[in-house]
Amino acid sequence: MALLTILCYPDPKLHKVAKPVAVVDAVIQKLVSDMLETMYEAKGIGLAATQVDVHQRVIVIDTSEERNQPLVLINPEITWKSEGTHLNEEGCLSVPGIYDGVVRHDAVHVTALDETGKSRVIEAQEILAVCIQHEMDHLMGKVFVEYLSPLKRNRIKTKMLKMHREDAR
Ligand code: GNR
Ligand code: NI
Repeated sequence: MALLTILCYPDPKLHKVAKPVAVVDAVIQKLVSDMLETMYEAKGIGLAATQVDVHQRVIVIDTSEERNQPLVLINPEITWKSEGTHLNEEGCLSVPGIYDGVVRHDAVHVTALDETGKSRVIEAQEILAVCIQHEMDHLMGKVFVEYLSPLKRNRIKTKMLKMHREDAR
């Protein structure tokens, strides 16, 4: 196991579009295990491979209170979205300290491969549905702040760049 470095907005690498995984082999399994360790250590409920600078369609999620129900989604595809939507307060490990409202579908159905390469169907609602939509955006190179107004986004960008400058000192 190894901890991976999480990219921070506005790193341009966060906008790369991930490619489908060709085979779920030992290299992908190692990535999944490192991503889970990184997500738990960072106290996140999800992590997309894009955030650790791996541009393949891999997501890990755990929305359980006990942090003992890892969910691995490889090559996820949304097969159904509810008509209903909801405004949810979101945060992101790549935009630390920033929380704001994003509109998401209330429920989604997703097909994906698990860490053994087996295909599965997930019917998600509530926080799991929000998290899946947030993570699938990452795989498309989209960060949640891009849903906010240009004014808010620019303020966040400036704040993040200032934080990173201070880190470097
Ligand atoms: O840890 C996370 N919490 C969260 C809260 C509301 C909506 C989405 C998320 S995902 C985030 C982890 C993360 O950045 N995943 O990409
Ligand atoms: Ni995120």
